[in-house]
Amino acid sequence: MNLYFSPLACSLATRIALYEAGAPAEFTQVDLKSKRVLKTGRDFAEINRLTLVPTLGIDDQTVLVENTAVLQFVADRFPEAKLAPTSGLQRARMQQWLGFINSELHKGIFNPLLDSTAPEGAKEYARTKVPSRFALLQDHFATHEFALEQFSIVDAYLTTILNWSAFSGVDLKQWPAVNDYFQRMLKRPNVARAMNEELALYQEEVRRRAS
Ligand SMILES: N[C@@H](CCC(=O)N[C@@H](CS)C(=O)NCC(=O)O)C(=O)O
Repeated sequence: MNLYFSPLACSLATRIALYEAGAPAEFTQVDLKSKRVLKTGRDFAEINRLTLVPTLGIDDQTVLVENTAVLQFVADRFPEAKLAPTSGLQRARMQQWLGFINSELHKGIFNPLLDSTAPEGAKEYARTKVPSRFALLQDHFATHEFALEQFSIVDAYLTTILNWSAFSGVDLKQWPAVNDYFQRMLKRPNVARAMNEELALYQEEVRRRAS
């Protein structure tokens, strides 16, 4: 498997899942500004026409896109890692969480707040959604260690998205249980490893763009 990623972008969730699964994988960095594969200069649109990460190359002919699908594929490919419930209400609950994170948090709030081309009106609208969405998280994590019963791809995705708070003026300390959850996840060895590796690549990218 080959994960096309951009440092600290949502593709970090898949890297965390792959590390948790102990899965053999390659990681190919994409420059989302030029829309090219960093090392080779290949046009990323040839691989994913929407030029979005995560993009998972499964083999030479097969590519899978969309966070919610990619994460479930990784979990199902490595079942011994128990990164996703396999059936029934627990599986549906996991999909409920993935949908919530993808639409209500990732696209609904953080995308407009982080996108420098988003108009102020779009950012203002996104900010109106913050209290209710984070109150839901606060209520859940006041009584739960993880999103589900144990660490899962949901936590990989949620931790990745919460990591953007610092860059978008959302102060996590307003929701102490969410902040505690985030800090707890950051201490998890595979999360820390993935975060640290991508932070270094992100800093490199910032330096490269500035020069
Ligand atoms: N619907 C896609 C969205 C993925 C997405 O927004 N990825 C961002 C990084 S977090 C991206 O690649 N942005 C580049 C761009 O918008 O051109 C999914 O959930 O996988």
